[in-house]
Amino acid sequence: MIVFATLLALVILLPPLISAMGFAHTALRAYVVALAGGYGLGKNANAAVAKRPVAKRTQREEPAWDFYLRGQAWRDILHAHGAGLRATREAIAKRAKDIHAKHFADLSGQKWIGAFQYFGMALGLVLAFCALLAAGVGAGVLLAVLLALSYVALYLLRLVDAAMLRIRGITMTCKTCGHRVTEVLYGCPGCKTLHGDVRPGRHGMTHRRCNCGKAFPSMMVLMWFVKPEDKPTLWCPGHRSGEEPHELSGHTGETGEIVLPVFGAPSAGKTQLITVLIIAVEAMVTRSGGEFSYADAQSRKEADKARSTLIATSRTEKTAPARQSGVAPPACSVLVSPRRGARKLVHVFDAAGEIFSKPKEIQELEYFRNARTYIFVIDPTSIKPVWEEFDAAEQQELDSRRARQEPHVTFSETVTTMTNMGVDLGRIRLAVAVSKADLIKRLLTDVDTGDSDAIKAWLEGLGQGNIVRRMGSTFKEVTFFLTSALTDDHHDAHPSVETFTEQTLADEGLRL
Ligand SMILES: Nc1nc2c(ncn2[C@@H]2O[C@H](COP(=O)(O)OP(=O)(O)OP(=O)(O)O)[C@@H](O)[C@H]2O)c(=O)[nH]1
Ligand SMILES: [Mg+2]
Ligand SMILES: [Zn+2]
Ligand SMILES: [Zn+2]
Repeated sequence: MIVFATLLALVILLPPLISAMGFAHTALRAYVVALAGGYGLGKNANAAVAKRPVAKRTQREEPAWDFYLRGQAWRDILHAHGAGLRATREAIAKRAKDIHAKHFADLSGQKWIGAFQYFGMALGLVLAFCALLAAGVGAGVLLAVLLALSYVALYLLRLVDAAMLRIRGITMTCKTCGHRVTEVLYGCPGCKTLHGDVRPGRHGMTHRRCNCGKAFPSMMVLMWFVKPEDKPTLWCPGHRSGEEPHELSGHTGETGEIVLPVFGAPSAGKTQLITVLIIAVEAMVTRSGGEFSYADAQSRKEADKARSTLIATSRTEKTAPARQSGVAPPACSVLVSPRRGARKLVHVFDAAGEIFSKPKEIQELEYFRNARTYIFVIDPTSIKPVWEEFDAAEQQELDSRRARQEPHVTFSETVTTMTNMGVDLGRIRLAVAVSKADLIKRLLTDVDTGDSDAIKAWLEGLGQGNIVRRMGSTFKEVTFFLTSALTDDHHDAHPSVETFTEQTLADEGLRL
């Protein structure tokens, strides 16, 4: 009896089961072929077209192709599975139509066979659905794991990048506005389009692909290894609206930096000292077998100009107070690779002396925040007892080239403003350059001009005790120098400036 019932059930169930498996196969096949096509495989490849990036950076979008897992993967999945579903739906409709035509519409058709076949089709769909579900869950899990891994990798990469910069003590200062740049803009090495937030993320892990097709590294660390022509240019985002963006000096982000703000009264001798300082750096590095170069074309141009003016007229031009991109002109930036020790990018920031008596303008000098050493220039002929040592004829000759303001004016304003801005001057070194030493030789006969303490005592004897004391109590360390910012017949820097330069940079860890 049981045997008979089983046999009967088999006879009844077998045909729909066979038909079900056949249909499941047809449906799955339709789905998979369409899916492959949706991913761009097979005869009917019609992969989704990747979303083209915007041509120019906006608040929300970057001109870069999406990183596959984070953008295109989802579009591809929707596109391909959509195609699969459509293909399956067509297969179902076709099969239903066939069954209807053969067994129901046709008068000679056997309706009960048709019913069996409909039943088989439904069963087949259930089978196909189960198979797809299993595959789908598998694929979903795989994708989720990949995505999770990519997130882990992404944060690890960001961490490594930041850690490497920190370990090597690398900071990035904009030579134009003096800001410490943390969110650099990258200029594509192919088409120069600017990119923002380049860190590993939505647009790629280690590299990003620009709208134009060119790929470049998204990490500072990798920048050290790419060829110059594949290197993106770096830009500061801090420019005012309507103004040209600020390009960062070459090798920014690859080497340690030294930021040297120079301050002092109008005509104190800042610009001339800087001009000779650059000459001294170049001469000393090359002499000892190291390498010197300008970090950008603008620095070279300005330094060359100042140098030829100095050689031709034995003076430098007055620094213009206001410029387009801020109250001070861009820094003179040079790259110094000493024979021993790490290469450094040195930014020397000059500004017109008038600025240093106006707190509002001093506040704009962002570079003071990023420096570990300040250079303060004192014109000795602005100190009354010194000035009175000159006779009337000498005074007349010197008058147009000397600082009128006594040193304490710019010193107090600058120090007070910095303190108010929250700059901790207690961790900053001060190099005091008493300029124009060549003009006051006869007053220095009793002074050891190479000794900081002797110069300090000499200044105190000239009624400068107050400011000298304030220097000592404000800054971490104060060193005094007497400088003659002159060049000799070979256009070499005066030894006093070489000494000043050598010591000031050595304190910053750069041995020339
Ligand atoms: N003899 C001599 N003259 C100097 C020296 N340093 C500067 N001068 C002269 O002093 C005058 C002012 O020098 P600058 O370097 O232009 O002064 P500054 O501090 O840059 O002045 P501002 O740009 O107005 O803030 C110029 O005529 C220079 O030639 C020096 O060491 N010796
Ligand atoms: Mg100047
Ligand atoms: Zn800037
Ligand atoms: Zn590009």
